[in-house]
Amino acid sequence: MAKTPSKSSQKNPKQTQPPRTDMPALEGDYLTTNQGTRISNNHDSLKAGPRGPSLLEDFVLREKITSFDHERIPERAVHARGAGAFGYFECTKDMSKFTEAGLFGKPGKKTPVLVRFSTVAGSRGSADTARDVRGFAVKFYSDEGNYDLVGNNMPVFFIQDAMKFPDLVHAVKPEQHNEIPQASSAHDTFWDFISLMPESTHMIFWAMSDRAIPRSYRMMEGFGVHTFRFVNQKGEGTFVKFHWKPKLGLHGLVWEEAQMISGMDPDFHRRDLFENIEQGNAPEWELGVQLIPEADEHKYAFDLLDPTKLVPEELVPVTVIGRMVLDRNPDNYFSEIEQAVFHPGHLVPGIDLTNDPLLQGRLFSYTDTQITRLGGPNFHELPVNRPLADVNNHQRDGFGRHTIPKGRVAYEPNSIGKGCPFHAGAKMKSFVHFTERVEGHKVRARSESFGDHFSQAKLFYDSQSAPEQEHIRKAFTFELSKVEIPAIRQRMVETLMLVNKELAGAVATALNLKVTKGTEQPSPANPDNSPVPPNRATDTAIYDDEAIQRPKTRVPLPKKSPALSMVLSSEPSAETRKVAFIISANTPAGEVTALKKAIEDAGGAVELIAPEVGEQKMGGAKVNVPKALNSTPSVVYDGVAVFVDDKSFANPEDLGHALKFVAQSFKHCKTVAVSSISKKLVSLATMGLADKAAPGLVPAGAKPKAFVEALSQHRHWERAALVKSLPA
Ligand code: HDE
Repeated sequence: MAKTPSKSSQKNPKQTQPPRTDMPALEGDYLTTNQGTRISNNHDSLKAGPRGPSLLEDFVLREKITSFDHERIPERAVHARGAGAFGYFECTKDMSKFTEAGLFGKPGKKTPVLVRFSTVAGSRGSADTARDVRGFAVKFYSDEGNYDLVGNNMPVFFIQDAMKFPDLVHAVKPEQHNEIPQASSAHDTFWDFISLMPESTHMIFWAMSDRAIPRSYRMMEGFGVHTFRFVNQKGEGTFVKFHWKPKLGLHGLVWEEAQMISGMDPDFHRRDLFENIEQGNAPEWELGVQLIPEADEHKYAFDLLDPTKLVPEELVPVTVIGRMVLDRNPDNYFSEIEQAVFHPGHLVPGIDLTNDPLLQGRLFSYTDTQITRLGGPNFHELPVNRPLADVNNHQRDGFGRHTIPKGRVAYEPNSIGKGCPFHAGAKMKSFVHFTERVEGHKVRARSESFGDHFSQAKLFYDSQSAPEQEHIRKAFTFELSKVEIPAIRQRMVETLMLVNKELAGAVATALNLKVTKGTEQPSPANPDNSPVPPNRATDTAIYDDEAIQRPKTRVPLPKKSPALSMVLSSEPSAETRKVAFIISANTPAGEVTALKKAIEDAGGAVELIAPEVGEQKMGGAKVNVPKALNSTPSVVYDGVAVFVDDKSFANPEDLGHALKFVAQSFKHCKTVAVSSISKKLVSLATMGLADKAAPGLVPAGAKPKAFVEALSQHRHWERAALVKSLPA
């Protein structure tokens, strides 16, 4: 029988998990209509005779089809494609000196969370592995109300002011005349905009780096991006920057691999998150903060309010204050992920805003967009959005209202309701805004302190390891070679000149362009006589407010910041890495068993792949094979062990699949193990390149430990130079 819905949908002080559903699950014995009337036949519509016309009076059919017709809701204007999971945040450091927020107050205190990861540009059905920024939105269901940290996997943003957001999004979305390309920034309008917006230079370097093609959501950092404020019980403020650091380290895909996955497993990241949580590999992040005293607001060479700048960890170290574990998949993606609402203005006492002009604009946008997306102002009543804390106010009615307020009173002050609910005074843990003194001229302008657009881009590029720099160069070349208008390509190369001349030169050569000098305010080059757009730098009104007392000497940027590099800041680990074992009837079973054990002991996982799925013989053993060679690409694995030879396959097509699998794995710098029978096949697949020793190539007879060590390196980028000529 169906469960009875809980009586009160608002107040549930004993609840410690976010509400999962307000409706009984489909556990009843009989199908019913939405009115609870039992349905006798769910296969046939009501007709005048078995071959006659359908009747309009068929309320069962009409109700079912009406419901279906309205199943889709508008997708998010940005971040439409995403995946989410539930879990908890555990405070590990008492931060009450800086913030009165209860969730950061006591080591051991656990707060339930929902996280939604997303891409930005693509629509809801687009592929997970597009080159893009990833959203990293966390909802803390805290005792003091819901707190949302709606961040990204990159610590800076493309623009400095909310005014430019619709332009940025229109530029990156599919072009309006033909709605092409889907989920890709490699097209003219995006680069036209970027090349005319020098403030985007820092972020575009992040977007061209491997951060934009993560191996897994579980292997990316998250950032609050803006500078926020902690406020303690005395009302004292401290600037704060938020960082999520993944336990599994930071890892990216190879660009070619990412493109292939887009076709072969467009749900790659969602699947990876879902499967790992199901298998008990709950992903985990540390939450770190950079704290900056109010008195140091103007101490640095950049402005803390400028969202195109980060605070290097060399200047302000990251202090870890908690950990987050995601251990529960949603029961229903639509109800719990699609309908989830995140908002940078969902704040709790102790966490406050700053005057970052991008953040300020966001505060308006996130409520406004939900009204269209979720059909009215009552989205906070949907189970996934409902706070665990009590909700008491006089807001009433509107589309989709669930709460049934009782009594006569819907106003304050009142005497009929005995004055309830009352204002919560400052001592009652109510939200009191940080009393920041603000004065200034009313100007539509930007602060002069937002003016340096290149130093941090240079810091980012200079801090990368050599393979990461090469990936950035290749990404610029790839994206710009898809741009059709030469003037746009030229302008972008000029911008690159302002960051790194060698990089600009290499990209220019690859695009058959000439490099010009690169000046602080470049005017657009115009090699093909296209109309010259207005000078990009003079469009923004700069206003130097002399009332702001900035110290004459300010702390400069470090020359390098290793924390900005994924390679330099990650420890080797084989945990949760997925390895393909290609097997057949003549596979040496003993070798398989030994390697499988070593991988699993290190926390990795093995999947058997053979020409056919199902139970079959492998050497002397009987095994169950979950994946078939013809439908399983190499790109969804971290490494491969080849337990077949060129005579293993009855069907030559399977030999072709195996050769392709090995060639791609080798080309994408993955760990490849050769077994006692596969030397010839691996040699054929790699055009002889694997005949000699190569990084990450584990020869026949090597100890299983050698494979595990190689696998924990993630990729063997040193191999890239060797495999250039291999076809994909
Ligand atoms: Fe968002 N953003 N954004 N954004 N954003 C949305 O809100 C917006 C910005 C971010 O998983 C929308 O509910 C404006 C920065 C994430 O549901 C929308 C501006 C950062 C998500 C919106 C920004 C973000 C969104 C679309 C500039 C990183 C997905 C649907 C002023 C700090 C949250 C929605 C989820 C979603 C507006 C800039 C992160 C339209 C106007 C900077 C992670 O309201």
